Amino acid sequence: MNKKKIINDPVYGFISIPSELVYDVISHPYFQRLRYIKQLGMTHLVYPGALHTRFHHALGAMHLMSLAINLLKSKGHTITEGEEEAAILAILLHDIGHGPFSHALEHSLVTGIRHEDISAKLMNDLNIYFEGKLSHAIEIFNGTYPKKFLHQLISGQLDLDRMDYLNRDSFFTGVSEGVISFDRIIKMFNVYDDDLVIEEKGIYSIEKFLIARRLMYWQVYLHKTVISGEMILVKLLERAKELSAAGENLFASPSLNYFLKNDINEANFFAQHENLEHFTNLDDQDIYAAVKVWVKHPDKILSTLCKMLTSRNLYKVEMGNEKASDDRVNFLQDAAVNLLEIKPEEARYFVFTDSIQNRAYNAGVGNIKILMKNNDIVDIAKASDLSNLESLQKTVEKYILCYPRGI
Ligand code: DTP
Repeated sequence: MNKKKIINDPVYGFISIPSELVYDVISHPYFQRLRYIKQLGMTHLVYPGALHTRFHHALGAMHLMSLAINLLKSKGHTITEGEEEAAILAILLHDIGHGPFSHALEHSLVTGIRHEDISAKLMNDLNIYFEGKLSHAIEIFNGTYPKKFLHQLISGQLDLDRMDYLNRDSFFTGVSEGVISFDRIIKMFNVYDDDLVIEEKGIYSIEKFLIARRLMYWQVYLHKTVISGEMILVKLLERAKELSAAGENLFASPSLNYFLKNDINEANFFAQHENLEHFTNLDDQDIYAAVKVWVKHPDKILSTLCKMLTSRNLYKVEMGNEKASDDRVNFLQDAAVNLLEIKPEEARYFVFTDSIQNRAYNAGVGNIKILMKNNDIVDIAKASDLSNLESLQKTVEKYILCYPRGI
């Protein structure tokens, strides 16, 4: 069977699968699961086109890795065929540890574990399955492989992961502020002292990239209605877990039921293989099928939250620079008790505060290095004459207050 296939990607056109091993990894059920995990959680409630998945993104990032490696080779850097395949596998698998609805439920089903740590564990498991053929890919992913620029292409302030998701998320949402010149940026890549650097001519494309990412965070990923949809999902799972812990047998797929019934957290997740087995069975469909059934559940909190989601009657969200006062939260909780005819202690499912943060550029970790014409290496924040690039390093925090419509 010919495994060197091409796949038609709506963003880049034809993407080549470069080797049989890459084909076999893509075919593995762990990877195929990504077809059913939306890249942007509940964002489609605001931008209806945003139904693309982690599967699309992983293939797109793989394609950019091929372009970047060919470019670096054309500039005289030695990258062996084995290293090229390993780097491609590493980026292909970088998000394999995402669970249902990606970031939206990252801390709900399993508390306290980052998807990157689950990716690392699943890559190790796959390495056993593929008889050690992923060892170099794992070293590149973990940053322990000697050519550290290969790791920087996967994880840094200007990595191919970010380049693909900005391109792809702006394509599928239709938000043009996220469009970046990915091909120009890749052409400006170089390696200096084993570090990934950008040639000075590329400064303007990098400025655009950093600003595009900032705009996508505030306009799409942290849009208040997206947050509203995601918070309903979080709260209804919290309620489902509470009911399950109290002995209620909720409709759920076996693997979802496992996470509802057991308290799986950072202390015990990796201790039992069963946890990972159930995790790799889950995707968006398990959650949404349950939500559709729970709409009719006799528990009023659970059914109300599920109805709010399925009928898109989302929380009203106020977002601002100041935290809501206790008085205002208490007032809204009392109003929710009257509106929904619930008990005062149940109001926390419907009225609550939270905060969100974003930092557009972090000059500390995996910073963007510009190779100046005189061979100096300068951080982008210093190399750019745009004074607001310095301010992109500030963490912006916003406070949110959620409550039901109709109050
Ligand atoms: P970054 O590189 O921005 O720090 P990451 O967590 O390293 O992000 P991921 O690919 O896991 O990389 O996440 C980025 C993708 O997820 C991108 O498509 C935007 C989306 N995203 C990030 N945060 C949220 C959120 N809170 N809600 C919905 N989508 C999100």
